[in-house]
Amino acid sequence: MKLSLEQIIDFQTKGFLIAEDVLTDNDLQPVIDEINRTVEERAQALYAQGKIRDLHTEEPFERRFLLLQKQCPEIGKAFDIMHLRGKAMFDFLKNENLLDIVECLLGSEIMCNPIQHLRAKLPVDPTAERVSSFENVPWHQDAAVTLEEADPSEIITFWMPLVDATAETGCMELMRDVFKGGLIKHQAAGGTMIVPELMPKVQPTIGECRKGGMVIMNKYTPHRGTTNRSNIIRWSLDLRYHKTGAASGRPFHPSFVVRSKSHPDSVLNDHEEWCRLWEDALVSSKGQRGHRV
Ligand SMILES: O=C(O)CCC(=O)C(=O)O
Repeated sequence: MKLSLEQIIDFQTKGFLIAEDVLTDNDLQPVIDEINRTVEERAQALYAQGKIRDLHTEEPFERRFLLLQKQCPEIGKAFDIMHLRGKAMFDFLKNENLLDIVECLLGSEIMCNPIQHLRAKLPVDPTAERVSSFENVPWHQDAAVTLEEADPSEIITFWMPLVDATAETGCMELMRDVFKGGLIKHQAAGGTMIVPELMPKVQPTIGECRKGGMVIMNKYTPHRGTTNRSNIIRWSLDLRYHKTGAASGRPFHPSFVVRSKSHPDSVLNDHEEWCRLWEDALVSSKGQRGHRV
C-alpha cells in the first residue's frame, strides 16, 4: 500500500501524518507472538527463582506483562529491540508494507535507523514516586535524541501501536506546523524535553491511532506520549528510517540497508549478522552520549 498524494502533502505541510490501516495482522502478529514468547521465557525463569508467584498464563498480550511486572519489575529489564534482537522483529524492520510507506517519503534507497524502540506503556500508577520518561515520554523533537552529525539527514519516525492507541490507553500528542522552525532547545532534566519556557504556543493534536495504523513524524515535530489511563498495556514500536548513506545521529550503533533499487544485494537479510552488529555496538558504545542534552 502506498500513501496518497494528499497524505504526502499533509505530512509535508503539518509535519506529521496518521495513516490508518496500512499494516495487517499478518504483518504484526509475528512480532506480537515473539514478544509473548519472551514474556513467557522470562516469566518461567523468574517463577523458578521464586520471584513470581502467579504466571497469569491465561491473560492476553495486553494484560499479562503488566500483571507479571507488578510482581517483579525485573521482567521488564532491557525489554527493547536491540537487547531482545528477535528474528520476527528483524524481519519486521524490513516488512514490505511498512517499507512501501517509508519509500513514499524517503525514496527507494533506505536504511533502518538504530534509534528504534519497543515500548510497553503501563497504566499510570498514582502511587508511584517517579514516572519513567521512557514510558511517559515528555514533549520533545526526535532530532534532540540524535547527535548533531545528523542535522542534514532526513530521519523520519514511524510510530506503530500493537494495540489500539487512544486518549485512554496513551497515544501520541503532536504539534502541527512547528517543525518548520527547526530544533528547539531541549533539557535533560525530566527526560530529554523541550525547555518548558520555549514550548511553542500551539494547540496540540491528539494522535489516536488504531492497531494497523502508524503515526509518521518529521524529526522537528514536537510530540509526547500521553498517559495510559486504561487497564491494558499500550504496546508500540517506534522506528526510524533515513536515506542510505545519510548520518543516523547514532554513529556508534548499527544502521543497515533495508531496501535498495540500485543495489538490492546491499540489503541486510542475515539476522545473525544484525545480532552481531548490535552485540558489538552495545559493548563498544558504552558511555557514549546519544542525546544532545
Ligand atoms: O511511545 C510513546 O509513548 C512515545 C514515543 C516517542 O515519543 C517517540 O517515538 O519519539
